[in-house]
Amino acid sequence: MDETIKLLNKAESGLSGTIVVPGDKSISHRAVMFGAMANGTTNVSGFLPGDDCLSTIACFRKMGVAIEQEGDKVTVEGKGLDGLKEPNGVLDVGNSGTTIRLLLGVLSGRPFHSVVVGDDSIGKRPMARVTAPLRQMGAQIDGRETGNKTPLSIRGGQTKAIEYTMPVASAQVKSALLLAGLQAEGETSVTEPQTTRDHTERMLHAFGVKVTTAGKTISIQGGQSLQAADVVVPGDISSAAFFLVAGCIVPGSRVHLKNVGLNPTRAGILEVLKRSGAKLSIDEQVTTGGEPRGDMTISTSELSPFVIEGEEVPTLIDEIPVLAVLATQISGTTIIRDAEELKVKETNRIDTVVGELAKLGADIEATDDGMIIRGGKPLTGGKVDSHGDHRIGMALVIASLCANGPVELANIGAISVSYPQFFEHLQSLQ
Ligand code: SPQ
Repeated sequence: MDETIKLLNKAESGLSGTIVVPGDKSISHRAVMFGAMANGTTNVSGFLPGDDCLSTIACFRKMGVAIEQEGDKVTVEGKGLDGLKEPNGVLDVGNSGTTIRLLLGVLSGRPFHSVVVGDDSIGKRPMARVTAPLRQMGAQIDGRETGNKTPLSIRGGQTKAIEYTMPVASAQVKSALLLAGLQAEGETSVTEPQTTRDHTERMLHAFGVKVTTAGKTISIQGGQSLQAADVVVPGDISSAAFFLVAGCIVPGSRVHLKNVGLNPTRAGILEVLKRSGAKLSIDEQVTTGGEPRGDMTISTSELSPFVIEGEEVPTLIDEIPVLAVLATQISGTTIIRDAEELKVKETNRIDTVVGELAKLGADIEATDDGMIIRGGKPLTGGKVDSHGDHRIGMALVIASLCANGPVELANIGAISVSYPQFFEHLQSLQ
């Protein structure tokens, strides 16, 4: 699968049609985890059956939780936190950073031993950002580089609350600490340097748990229990992003996207598109389980270059690869800064974005904390590689739609991590 090469060609005409955006990955993970920790039956609809979320299901099944999954429907039979049992084998998170970091938070409060592993990419990603504060709370954690890299072993239970100021803006770290705090004695408070996605806070509330947010500090009282809830997962704005960009840059396009999650902590790409001058309309909004969603239409647009920096970065961190593709098609200089977190994703996304787009003739330069793109020149054909990173793979497919020559993309298998129907959906617009 990973050796597969896909030959891609320039879009011959405008993209047109409607896509029902698949379920949000971040929310799908949390729906399964919280359902497994809750008392009662949690029904999830709109679940994303991508490889990452299936890894989360597999880990909780190993802890004795009955979970049925068919397409986008999942039923989780929760028996409360005490219903989680010591796993009889290793917990394999595959490629999923969200699974491992949130799982470590859950396991910190459980009085048993687990070993957590992942794929090669997970083996390179830093875990000390969660294991260090979880140890301060009382969890016994060890692993390569004294607990920074997988495989990790963890023995939890008997945790105490913590007041923690996070050195990096990371929703995964915040969530891990809140999930450990939920099981600890006392009140745990986490302060983030910048606001990150708040799906954990919103969903805990829907499961009957009180979480308070005051500015950038989020607090949770230990000892609360979760009550099962039905979760309707909105479409993933990070998946919609590929078609928002494609709709802007392929001449003669008009694309309608249905069911897109509009949580403001995730919607930075919409702000960037609007201030760049995109013809974007957001049609309808409803909120379920605290998460807003809506439909949108994007048409080919004359755009101005943009700057992304500071507080906006966490609201669009996963969209930067495809926003870089967008910038290659805009005359002028686009600057992305304050985005060093890109270096610790599935790949070093500063290096992979810059390296791969340069192979297609883009004028793009890496900086310490982002990139500079001098756009407006046509891309060329060439051989590129996803490096096993789903977002890089899909961004390169979108780049190929405006390349003056065939693009060969290696390692397309990674795309199923977050968007198994990506090629099918793209084809439906062509
Ligand atoms: O789960 P994983 O592998 O970390 O996935 C990514 C992605 O591109 O899908 C990042 F590589 O998304 C993260 C995101 O970058 C998902 C996430 C979450 O669900 O809480 C939070 C972000 O990471 P972080 O480190 O900022 O918390």
